[in-house]
Amino acid sequence: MKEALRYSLYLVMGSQDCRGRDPVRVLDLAIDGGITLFQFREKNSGLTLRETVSLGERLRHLCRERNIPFIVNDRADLALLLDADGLHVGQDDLPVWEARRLIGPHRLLGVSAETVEEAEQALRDGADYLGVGPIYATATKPDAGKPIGTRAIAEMRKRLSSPVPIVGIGGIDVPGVPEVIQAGADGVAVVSAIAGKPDPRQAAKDLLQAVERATDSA
Ligand code: TZP
Ligand code: MG
Repeated sequence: MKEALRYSLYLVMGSQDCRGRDPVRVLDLAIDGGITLFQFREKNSGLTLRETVSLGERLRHLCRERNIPFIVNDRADLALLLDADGLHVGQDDLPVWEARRLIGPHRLLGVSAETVEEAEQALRDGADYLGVGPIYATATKPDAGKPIGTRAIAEMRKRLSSPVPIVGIGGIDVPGVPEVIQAGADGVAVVSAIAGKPDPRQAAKDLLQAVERATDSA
């Protein structure tokens, strides 16, 4: 699962992001539009843990059917229960090396990092890819902190010794894509730019096209 993964367009989503629509339908449309990875991030939605597991099972099933890597946010127990392809943790979640220990060597481990130092530590502790942000202002994650812009991505590209995959996250929609890719990201991770749109399929299509264009000219 780790080999040859494409990080171009990473959809991060839970039921709270779908404007009352069925998240399975939203994900299905986003896959039609060309997303290359999916992260199940159920946050403050009011679902019980049991309901979260049940929704996760449906989303996981769809990803398996459509050959899209399925990553779980924050919770190693849920990742294992759903036989996810990976887990994503932030700086306030499970320590990275503990997360790695729990999910084993084969599942993907993503870590959120804002600085080169956090990125270096994450890589030492077993991260496979980095999520860097919030790049721009975002209303989706109220505790995301101030936007950091694309400089952190460029710094990581310059100073990290390994060519680790990096995705930018936070406030990214089509107009922001070129700057993120030019700074050295492999792709963009988005919530509202797909899940919050009336037409998630078209939104994903437009974003993927923007990433591919920017990648070609980077
Ligand atoms: N982590 C950093 S910013 C963010 C997360 C999960 C939210 C991104 O949401 P949006 O709607 O793409 O700005
Ligand atoms: Mg987290």
